[in-house]
Formats: sequence, C-alpha cells, structure tokens
Amino acid sequence: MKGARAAVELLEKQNVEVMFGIPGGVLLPFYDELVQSDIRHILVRHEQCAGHMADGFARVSKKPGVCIATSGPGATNLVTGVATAFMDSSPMVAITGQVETDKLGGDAFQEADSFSLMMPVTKHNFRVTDPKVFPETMKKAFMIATTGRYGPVHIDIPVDIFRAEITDEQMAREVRVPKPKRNLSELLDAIKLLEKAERPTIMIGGGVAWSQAGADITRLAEMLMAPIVTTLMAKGSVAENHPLVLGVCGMHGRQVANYALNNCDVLLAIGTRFSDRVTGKLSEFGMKTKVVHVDIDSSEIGKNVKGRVGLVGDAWTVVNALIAGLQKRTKSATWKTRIIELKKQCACNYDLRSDPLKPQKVIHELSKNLPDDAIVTTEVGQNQMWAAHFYKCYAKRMFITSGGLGTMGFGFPAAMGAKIARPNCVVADIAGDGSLQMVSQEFATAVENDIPIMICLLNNGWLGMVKQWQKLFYGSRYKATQFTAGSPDFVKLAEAYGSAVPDRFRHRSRGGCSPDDATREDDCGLHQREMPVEGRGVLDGSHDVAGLRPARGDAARNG
Ligand SMILES: Cc1ncc(C[n+]2csc(CCOP(=O)(O)OP(=O)(O)O)c2C)c(N)n1
Ligand SMILES: [Mg+2]
Repeated sequence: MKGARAAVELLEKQNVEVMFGIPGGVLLPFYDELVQSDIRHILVRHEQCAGHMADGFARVSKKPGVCIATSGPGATNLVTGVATAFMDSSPMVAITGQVETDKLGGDAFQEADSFSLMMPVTKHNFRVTDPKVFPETMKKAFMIATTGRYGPVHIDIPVDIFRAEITDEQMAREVRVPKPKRNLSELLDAIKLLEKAERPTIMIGGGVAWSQAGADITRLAEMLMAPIVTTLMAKGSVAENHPLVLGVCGMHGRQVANYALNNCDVLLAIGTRFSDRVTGKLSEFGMKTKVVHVDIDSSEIGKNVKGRVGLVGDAWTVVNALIAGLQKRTKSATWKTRIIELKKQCACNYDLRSDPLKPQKVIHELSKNLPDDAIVTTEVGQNQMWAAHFYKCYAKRMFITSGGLGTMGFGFPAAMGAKIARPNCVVADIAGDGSLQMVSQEFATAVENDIPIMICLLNNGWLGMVKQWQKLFYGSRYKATQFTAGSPDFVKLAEAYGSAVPDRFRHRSRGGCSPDDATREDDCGLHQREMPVEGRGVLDGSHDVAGLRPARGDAARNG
C-alpha cells in the first residue's frame, strides 16, 4: 500500500477518533486517503489552534491528541500549540507534511526545517526519510507520547513518503520503547521524614492531574494531617471544599497556601517541577524545609530544588506506596488546626454586589452555576488568575489552563478539544479580550463542527495582566496595554460566524446587564445547546489580581 494509506491505517490502529488540522499541497495524498476513513477531521482556521484543540482533547481524555499541518507556514504556525503541550506534559502526536526528500535543504517552496524548529519543544521528534521505517515511526510516536512523563511527539513526513510503497511486513513490525524505571529505594527515608514532621505540607502539580491520584493524595493528607496546596496545573485534582485543601500556591496563589508552603518543616512535592511561578527566588525556596520530591521523570528530581529524598514513579503508584508504608499517626494536630483556622480567615472578601460588575463576581457566579462535572479552560492573564481563585473545583470538575508556556489564545480552542473528548459535559472558557482576539477565527470551527462551548469573556479593554505589572513595577507608565480604539463587539463577532447568542441575554447586554442578571443561568445560556456564546455586561476594568509579586525579583524578565 501507499504511505498515505499506511498513515491513515496506522492512525486508525491507534484508535484515533479525531484529528485537528489544515491541509496543504504536501498533505494532499494523506487527505485523499482520509476521505474513506472514519477518523473525524476538524478543519481549524489556524494551525496553532489545531495544537491547542488536540491538547485540550488530550487533557480530558488522557489519550494523545493528534494535529496535522502542512509544510512551511503550517508547521511554523503549529509550533506554539506543540510548545504549549510540551510545557504542560500533554500527550500529542503532531504531524507535519514536508517537501520531497530530494529537495530538503534547498529552500524549496514552503520548506521550513520543522524538524529543527520542533526539536526543543517536543518530547521526541522524527523526520521520516525512509519509507521502510515509516510504520514503526508512527507507532513509536504514539508510544513515546504516552510513556512515562507524557509529551508531544512530532513526525515530519516528506510528501514522497506518502507516495512510496509500504509492505505488509513493514506495517506489521512490532516496536517497543523503554519504560522509565521506577525508583522507590528511598521510600523508607521518605516515610520516616513524613512521620517525624511537625508541620508537613503536600504540594501537588500537573503530574497528579495526569495520574489521577487526587483521591489517594487526599487520603494521604488525612493520615498525615497535612494541608494540600496545588500548583495552577493541579487545580481540579483535589476537591477544593475539603478542609485540608488550601488552593493554588505561588506568585498568584492564595495567602494561606503560601503560608503552608513557606512554614512547613517537611514538603512532600508530587508531580511538580518547582516552576519559578511557585518557588519565587530559588535560592531562598525551601531553605528551612526538608523536601521529599516525587516525580515520574527522574531528571526533575533535584533539578530546581534540592530535595532530601527523591522518589521516581507516577504519582498514583508512589502515593499508594507511601500510604501502605505509613503508620497511623498519633501526633498532635496543632498544625492541622492552625491551617484550617487560617483557611477560614483567608476567605476573600469582595463586595460582590457592586456596579460595574466585578470580574471576581462573574467567576463566582459561574462557579455557582456550572454543573459538578463541568470543564473550565482559561486564557492567560488576569482572567486566568481570577479563575484560579474564584472558580471552585470539587467533585468531577476539571480546570484546564496553559501553565508552563502561558499561551494567550489557548483556552478557546482547548475548550473545543475538551468538548469533543467529553461531549456530555458543559465546557466553558474563561477568557480575556486580548486572548480571545488572538484566536477568534475559531468561532468558525466551532460552528461548522457543531462544538457547543461557552465563553465567559472578561472584557476589560486591556491586556490586563501586563497593565498590572506596569502599574506595580513601572510606576503606572502604561504602554501598549490598552485597546484604545476599543475591542470588537464580541457578540456581533460571534454571530457573524453563525454562533447563537440567546435572545434574552443579548437584549439585556445591550442595555447593560445588572450583576445578578448577567450570571443567572438562563440569561447566561449556561445550558444553551447551539453555542458558542459570549455574553456582555459592564465590567470594572480597573481591577487587579490580588497578591501579585515578581518571581526571582525581576519584573521585566518574568512578565
Ligand atoms: C501569545 C502571548 N503573547 C503575549 C503574552 C504576554 N501576556 C501575558 S498576559 C497578557 C494580557 C492578556 O490580556 P487579556 O487576554 O485581555 O487578559 P486580562 O489580563 O485582561 O484578563 C499578555 C499580553 C502571552 N502570555 N501570550
Ligand atoms: Mg483583557
């Protein structure tokens, strides 16, 4: 069979149900074979969004998301989507078409060295130059993406590989990729440290979300009488209404979570890479704390923060090994009592009734109204941080955000990928106006493919988070952060693409909706079917995210 047929069959054998992309000249043999396949193809309007949709799909389904782009500009557009997945360890297979092998390096039309471009932002990448190894390369890509620490794998396929002959024997060839080794040799040391700890704290990161170890970690916390703080990536992994769960820590985190992080004597860090957004000045982080670091990726142990003890394995396995090894504690519960007391005191005190509408209020109401199994994505900026604080994750709720790369424009396409993975759940993107304008063309994709998601737009007329940095660290000298000519009428924009905005809501928004009306379920269209929908109220744009402090003392470098 031809390489193009082989590619489609290989994807089908990997149980790929959906892929996201845009065709181009070098991909035509592949797309021609796709005509006969049951694989659903979502035609996006910009390849970056193919990456984000595949990423959103992966974060919800825990299966690799598949995206595809043509050579040259298609591949370069895709890079941001792949890099975003890489930074958040999301499994993905990203396919790019390429010019013929004999033209490689000759600046052929639409040639870009996508292999080199993708290398630093992928877990692994391949350029196929020999049709004989094409089937095994495809199989390896899927295995690598989902073995050990997840991540994106890129395959660059020159068009002549699609036209080449592939034999049945080549198709049948088995492949293996080495599984990362677990190393629990220091388990006893970890248990001793945790047993002796007077003020233990558990910090969990994205690895816990991937491993789905939240319930086990809550059990461990109860045994240790230890509070749990989450990184942004772990929000949603543990129920935030549990008394020991303190919420998001770090630069934009909650005061009580940072208190527990900075005042513990033993820190059990699980599935987190100690990003600078969490640690602040690395040289000062954890000075007085003994760190037990659990990670599936051995190279993370001791990379940023030197731990006393390192345990290598996936979060679920290691946590259950710790649970099995720990004796019932009989220690005093002073630390636990203090933490629970602090948590109560830390409840944010906002006047939720004020006019104009406060962004905090919008998210608070969204949180109250969305169902227990809702999936929320965010853009990047103040909207993301307000969502982290005021959207409550309990029960089966999921929170999906671009934590590592901080990619504006992630949330909208990621929400679409999430909705495809779980069509029966309500999916909402908490958006900023700057972010949404980066990807608003994807309204077309949502409408065309009938992907009903909701957008809750915090339309403050500013690149709010950058404005806040200018205010705090540059003497309020604002430059290039206000949309001085105003933003588009987002309702009209959505409608122009054929999105349905419920009549009642639109009517109210024209007159300026009151805080209560803006967030009532039927007015907001929370259960609207033919969305995407964006609603409008008058928002107080002067608001800042509370508690912001620069990482490593250098605002300019970290903004
Ligand atoms: C692609 C990209 N470009 C630039 C930035 C830098 N940046 C971080 S937050 C932000 C402002 C976001 O504005 P908006 O989406 O309106 O959100 P707000 O902060 O107003 O809620 C910018 C420009 C980024 N994170 N991503
Ligand atoms: Mg904004």
